Amino acid sequence: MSAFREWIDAAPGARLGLWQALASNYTAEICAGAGFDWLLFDGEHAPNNAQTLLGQLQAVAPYPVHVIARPPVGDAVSIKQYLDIGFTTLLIPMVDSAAQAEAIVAASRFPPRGIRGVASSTSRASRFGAQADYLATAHERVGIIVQIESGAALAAVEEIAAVEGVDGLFIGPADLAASLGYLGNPRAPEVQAAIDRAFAAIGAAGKPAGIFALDTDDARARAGQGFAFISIGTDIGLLANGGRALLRTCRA
Ligand code: 3PY
Ligand code: MG
Repeated sequence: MSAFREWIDAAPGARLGLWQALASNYTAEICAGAGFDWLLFDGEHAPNNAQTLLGQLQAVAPYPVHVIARPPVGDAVSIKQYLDIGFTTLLIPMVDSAAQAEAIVAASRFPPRGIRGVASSTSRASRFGAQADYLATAHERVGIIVQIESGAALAAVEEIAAVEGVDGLFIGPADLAASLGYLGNPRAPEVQAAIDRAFAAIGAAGKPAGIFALDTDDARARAGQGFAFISIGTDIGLLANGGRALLRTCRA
């Protein structure tokens, strides 16, 4: 079973996570120590590359936190690099069809199960060759979560959720809103209805659903609705909001 599914299935209730967009080892370590259930390291919109992600991954390694990384795109090259440096659970943005989801799963498995390029003794994932069974067993631990964040994905969500090797589905409200014609307004009733429809389809497929909450009230509501993993904020938000609040307090 994937490490992701094992972590989700270990207990009922929502896992609360924090988005990492500062691209910093130091702040990642602070956030890991704060006790979040999971951290998302963002390679899609944050200024990250394999080198910066590696440092953050090493910084949080001592902490009991589930680590998820988002490559900029779900292509075979990005997926292989992210897995090689030691990420086990990947969140793939912009997945619009079952065929795309199948290709993503294939990119995360070595032949004959898929097409992932082979590095063993030179990859951190195999502990530089010390894990002798890595090539034979890596597929068992890898977790693939795909993002549902467009009108096309919404139309195909049942088929995407049914793809073997897709371990979870995560709704991206910002892109979903934009795709449906409500750029910057994920609270629009039409977007909220789309989220509910996707959530129902994911649940019907027996897969865990995740979402990026819009604020703490939304996070609580999504937890009550049955979302299994919820992003409740970002490292940038904590710093920016904390800084503004501190200034407000001291200037009052
Ligand atoms: C989105 O909202 O579009 C995301 O990708 C993450 O929340
Ligand atoms: Mg998005």
